[in-house]
Amino acid sequence: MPHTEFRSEILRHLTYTLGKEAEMATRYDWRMALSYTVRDRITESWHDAMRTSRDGRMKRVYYLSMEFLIGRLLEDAVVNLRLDKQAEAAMLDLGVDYDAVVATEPDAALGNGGLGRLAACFLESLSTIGTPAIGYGIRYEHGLFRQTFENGRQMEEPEDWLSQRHAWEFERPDVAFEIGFGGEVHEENGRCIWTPAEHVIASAHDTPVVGWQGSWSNTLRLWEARAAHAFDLAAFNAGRYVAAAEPGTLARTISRVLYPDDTTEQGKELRLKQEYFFTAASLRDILARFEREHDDIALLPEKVAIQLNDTHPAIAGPELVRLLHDERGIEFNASVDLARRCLNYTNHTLLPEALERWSEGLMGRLLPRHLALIARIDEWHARLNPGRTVTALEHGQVKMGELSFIMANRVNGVSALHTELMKKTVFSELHALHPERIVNQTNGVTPRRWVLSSNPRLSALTTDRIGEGWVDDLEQLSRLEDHVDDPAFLDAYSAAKRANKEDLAAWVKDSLGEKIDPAAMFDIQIKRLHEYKRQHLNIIETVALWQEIRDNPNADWTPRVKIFAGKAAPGYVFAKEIIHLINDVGRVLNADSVTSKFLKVIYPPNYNVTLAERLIPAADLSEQISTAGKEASGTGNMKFALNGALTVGTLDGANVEIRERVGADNFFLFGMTAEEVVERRRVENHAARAVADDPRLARALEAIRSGVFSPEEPDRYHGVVANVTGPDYFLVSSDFSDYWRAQREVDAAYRDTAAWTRAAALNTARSGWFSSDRTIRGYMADIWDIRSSRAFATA
Ligand code: 26Y
Repeated sequence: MPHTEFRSEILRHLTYTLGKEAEMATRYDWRMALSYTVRDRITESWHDAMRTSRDGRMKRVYYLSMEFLIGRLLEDAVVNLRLDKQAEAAMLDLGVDYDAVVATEPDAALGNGGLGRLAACFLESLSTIGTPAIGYGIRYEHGLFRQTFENGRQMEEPEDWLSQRHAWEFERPDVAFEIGFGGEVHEENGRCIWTPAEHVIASAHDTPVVGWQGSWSNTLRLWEARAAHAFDLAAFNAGRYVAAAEPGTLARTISRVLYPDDTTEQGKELRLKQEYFFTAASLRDILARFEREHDDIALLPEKVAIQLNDTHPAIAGPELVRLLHDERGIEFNASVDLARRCLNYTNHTLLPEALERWSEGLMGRLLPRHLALIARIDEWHARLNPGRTVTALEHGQVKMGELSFIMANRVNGVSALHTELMKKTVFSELHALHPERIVNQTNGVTPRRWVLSSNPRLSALTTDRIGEGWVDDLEQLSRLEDHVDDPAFLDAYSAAKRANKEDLAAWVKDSLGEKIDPAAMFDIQIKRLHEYKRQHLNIIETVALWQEIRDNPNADWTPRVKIFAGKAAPGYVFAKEIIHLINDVGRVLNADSVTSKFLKVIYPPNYNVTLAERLIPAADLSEQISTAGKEASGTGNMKFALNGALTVGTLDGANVEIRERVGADNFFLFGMTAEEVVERRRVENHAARAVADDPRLARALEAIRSGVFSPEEPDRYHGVVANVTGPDYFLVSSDFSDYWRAQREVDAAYRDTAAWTRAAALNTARSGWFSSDRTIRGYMADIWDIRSSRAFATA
C-alpha cells in the first residue's frame, strides 16, 4: 500500500476517532491517529489467528503473570508489520516529526524487571511462531513508580500511563467475572459451598500482540477491578457523597498499583487479593473458552497449558480444583489430577526472602475454601508418595513454591545453573520425589525489539551481509562469522556502534547536561538495584580507579564512561544508599578536571524499557557481576551480547551459557563460582581479610567512609562500608581483586580497536541462541506438549 493511502487513514482517524482538525492536532493526537491506523492493520490477522485457533480446536498456552513489562508499543508494531518506511513517509507528508510523535507514547511499566520483561518477550515470540496464546495479568492503573533524583537520592512519584488513552487496547465490558473474598464455607449434600463476604468484578481489556511480519497475533488480556455495586444510592441521597462512592473506590484498589518490590516478600493482604483476583478471573475465562469448544472435561490437559510465571499466580492450583470439584462436581482426586496436568510453574529466584509464603490466618480469612483445599492437596500428595514427603502447609504458613511444585506437571528454571541449583537446594526433596518434573528452559529475548527495532544500524548491516532471515531465525547470525576477518565489515560494524554512541552522548548532553566522549569505552550496568547484583562492587572499583588515575594523571589511561541505571524498591534502604553513593561519586568525578577526561559516571533516572532500548545499542562493556548462584538468569546480559558489547561477568545465571557460546576469549570472567561462594562464607572475617589483602580496596573504602564523596555529611556511607567490610554476605570484598584484574584486562583489550571490534562482532554472531523464539520452542516441546502451530503447519 502506498504511503498516501496510509496518510489518508491517519487523517481519517484524526478526524473521526479523535475528533480533531489537522491544524489543531498535537503530537499526542498524531500519535493516537497513527496508532489506530497501525492497530487496524493488526486487527484482521488477530481475528484470523483467533478463528484458526477456535476452528482447529487448537491447544492454547495461557501465560499467567502479575507483570508484563511491555514498554512502548507503537514502534514495535510498526517494525513487526514492516510499516516503518510508510509511517515515516506519511508523517513527513503531514508535516509531523515521526520520531517526536513516537516519543510521546508512555512506557507501559506493568512490571518490575526481568520477570515482567520476559513475559513480554514470550508473548511476542508466541505470536511470531504462531502458537495460540493468551497472556493474563492485571491492568494496573499505576505501573512501576517514576524515579527522580533529589541531591542524588531516589525519589518516587506515581506513574500515570493511563492518564492518556491507551491506544492499543479493546475494552471488553461483556467479559466480566465476579471474584469473591472472605465469607464462609458450608456443606450441602456432601458438596462444599463457598459464600464469599464480598465480591469484586474483574473486567477484561485486550491488547493484540503482533508477531514478526504480522501473520499471527495473540492477546494480552488484563483485568481491571471494579465494584459489583459501584455506587451507594442511599448514602448519596442522604447527602454523604464521599461515602456514596466508597464501594467503587475500595474495589478498584485491587488493580490500582503494581507492587514495586521484587526482593522481599511482605505477606500483604492486598497483594494476595491481587493474586487471587487475576488468577481466578483468568481460570474462569479459560474454562469458559474450553467449554465453548469442547464437551468432555477430560480433554482439558490436552487443550489447555497454563504457565505460572513464578508463584504469584500459585493459587491457580487450588482454584482450578475448586472450579472442577466444588462447582462442576468432578471427584476430588480426578479434579486434582486434571488441574495438575494443565499447570506448570517457572521459578525465577532462589533468594529465600523473595519466596512467597502466606500465613494460614490471612489465607483462611481471605480464601477459606482454598486453605482447606490446600490441606487436602497435601494429603493427596502424601498418599501418593508415602514416606518422606513435603507439604505446602507448614508451621502455620502456606508455602507457594511447594504448592506450585506439587500442583505442576512441569517445573522449570531459567538457566542451566539456576535449574541445577533448584534441584540441589530449594526443591531438593520434591525433586527426589518427582525427578522428571524439573526441566531447564534458558531465557531468551525477542530480536525484533532488542535488535531490529532498537538497533537499526546493526540490523541494516546484518541484513546487508546475511539477508534478513535472522530476524525470526536468530541462529543465522552465526553466518556473520564468515565476515569477522573482513576489514570492510569490521569498519562498518564499528561505525554502527560509534554512531549509536554518538546518539547516546547527544541524549546524555540534552537530558543530563553532561558531556561524554563517544570515543571512550561505554561501560554499562542497568538493572534493578540489589545487593546481589552488586552495583556497589562496580562503584567501589570506580573509586579505586579514580584514585589510581589521580596518583598518576599522565599515564596512558583508557577513557571510560561508567553508566548506571535502575530503580530500588522504595523500602529497600541499602539499595537506596548505593544509588546515593553512585550519584555522589559521579558528582565528584565528573567535576574533577584532572581525571574526568578518563573517567565519568552517568546515572540517568527512571530506567525503563525505553531507556534500555537507547542504552544497550551504545554499550561497549556489559556489567553482569552478581554473586555467583544468585542471579537466576539475567536477560539484559543477552541483549548486550547480541548488540556487540563484551561482558565482564561472573559465572552466574545465563552468563555461563553466554560465555560458552561467545567463547572465553570474548568474555571477561572474574570471581568465585557458586560453590566457592558457599565455601568462602564459612571463612571467618572473610571481608576483613580481603580488605587487608588489597590496598586498593582498602583505600577506596576509606575514601567512601571518610566522606570524600559526601563532605556535607561525612558519615553518610558508614553503613555501606561497615557492611562490605563486615558481614558482606554478597562477597563484594572477596571478589574485588579479581574484578579489578578483569577490568584492567578490559582496558588493555579496548585499546586494540580492531581486536575489540572483532570480539564484539563475534558476540553478535554467536548469541543467536538467546532468542526467546528458541526458548518458546523449548517450552512447547518439553512443557506444553504443543507440536502444532502456524509455524509447524507451514514448516
Ligand atoms: C513476591 C515478590 C517479592 C516478587 C516480585 C517480583 C518476587 C520476585 C519478583 C521478580 C523477580 C524477577 O524479576 N526475577 C528475575 O527473572 C528474570 C527472568 O527469568 C531473570 O532473568 C532474573 O535473573 C531474575 O532475577
